[in-house]
Amino acid sequence: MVCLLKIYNASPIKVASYFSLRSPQANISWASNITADNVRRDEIVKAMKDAFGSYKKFAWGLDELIYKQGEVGGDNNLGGVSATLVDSLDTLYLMGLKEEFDEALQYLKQDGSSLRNIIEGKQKVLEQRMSLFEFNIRILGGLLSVHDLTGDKDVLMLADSLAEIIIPAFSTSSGVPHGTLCFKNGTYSCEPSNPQAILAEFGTMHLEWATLSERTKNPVYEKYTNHVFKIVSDLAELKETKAPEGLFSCYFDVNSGTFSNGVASFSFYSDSFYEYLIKCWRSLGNLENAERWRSMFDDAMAGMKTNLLRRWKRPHASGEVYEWVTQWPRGDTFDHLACFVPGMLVLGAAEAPTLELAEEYIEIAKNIMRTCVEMYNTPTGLSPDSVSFINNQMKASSKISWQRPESVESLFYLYRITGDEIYREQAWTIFQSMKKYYWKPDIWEGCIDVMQLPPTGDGRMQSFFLAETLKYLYLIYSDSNVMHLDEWVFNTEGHPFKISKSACLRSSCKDGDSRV
Ligand code: DMJ
Repeated sequence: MVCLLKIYNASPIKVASYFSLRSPQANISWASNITADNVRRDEIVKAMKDAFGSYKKFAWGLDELIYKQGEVGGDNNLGGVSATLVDSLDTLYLMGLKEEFDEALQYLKQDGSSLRNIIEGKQKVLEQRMSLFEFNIRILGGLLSVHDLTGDKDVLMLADSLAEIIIPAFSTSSGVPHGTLCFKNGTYSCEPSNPQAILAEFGTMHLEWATLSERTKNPVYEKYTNHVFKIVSDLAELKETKAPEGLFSCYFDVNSGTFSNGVASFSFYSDSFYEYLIKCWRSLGNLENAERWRSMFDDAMAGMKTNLLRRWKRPHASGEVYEWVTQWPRGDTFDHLACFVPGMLVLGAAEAPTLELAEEYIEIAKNIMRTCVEMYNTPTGLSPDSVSFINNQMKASSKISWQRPESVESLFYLYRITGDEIYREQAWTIFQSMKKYYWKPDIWEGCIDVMQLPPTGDGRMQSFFLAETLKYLYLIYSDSNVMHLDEWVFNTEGHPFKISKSACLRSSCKDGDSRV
């Protein structure tokens, strides 16, 4: 039924002649008439080629490319897992950069690569500890997406072996994992330290672990993350989330199995937990308790609307609404990180329980998107990492630009659902500023102060710049059938997995509906 053309190298992966998907409840469909903008798309490919080329030249096999004391080099700041290399693989593949893709994949598979060393117990580097969350979204996510795009079984085996060694992270009294990973001689060896786990960390695993279970036919992985979901879902039913209804505190005590006091937000420490409620519901076949995932998502959106959504009036705005998301119990900043919310709302709208709800989600998505785009209205044309609103004035509160993807990610989703050219234009303006101020000879680096001209570089090329920022930009200028959003789900690091749940399971189908 669904025709997947893998036109490897010659052109990027395409889902050809896809029938128009339409939710019977929400009656919202993806724009189907988007054609590629080859000129702009090729410019993004060139950016990726330059970025990966520099990584290859100066930091091959290490986590990230950095610039320090006048020299470009590499850094193992993420535990020595070749983070940029793994994070880049699917972007290279999608962009048709075959030579780079093949070389990187070959490196990963060979004896002595960082991942092989971890599996074989030869790499001591994880004694220095790394984040379970980053490992999951970047490394496991990156490997799973390569498997789904190419069918490469070796890559799946790598993911399988890595996940197997980190299972002991779930050995806490509650079964909610610790946030830290460390290994000695190929064995998990972390001493339980801080009992406080972070919602965005333990709550952003099920998409990867359920996908791994499905692909390997080994149910063990998803048992762990299903258990985590059950705990969170039960506490939500009992209204023991230490936050207003639908929302959750960002801290959880892994010993007592209860939420601890903390901030509720759609930013640091919470963000992707909410994103995975809708992504798991839309994407995973055999999702246990599927309707609960959907209802928790809708409850969270209602909680956001009641408690966190704020309006501001941009001077000289022509009647358009601008919204942003604050924190509970108090807060006055909006982080760039929360600019993923419009994209998440678009996914929520695609098959919302009612048309009214779908329209409301799209409306809020557009309103928040306007604020995110406005954040780029700075001397450099780059967004600060966070802003605050005082007397209707948006003011940068953290002026650094980390090369974050969230705004272009949401522009991608809004463009795919509305087909409104404004989103392509806005993304292009953002990319022009990135090109002007991030790209130095040999490195795309972030900048320390977006208000200062010329900006000073921050000396780091983030691996998510290649995994997400450039990937979403590329997809914005691709046609609407490339990585169709009813065929692929992007994990929170921008790694695409093949959707295994049929549209008819996600929303009720009428007799004769041809969507399965
Ligand atoms: C990325 O690693 C992921 O998008 C994550 O979910 C949040 N932060 C960064 C980029 O800002």
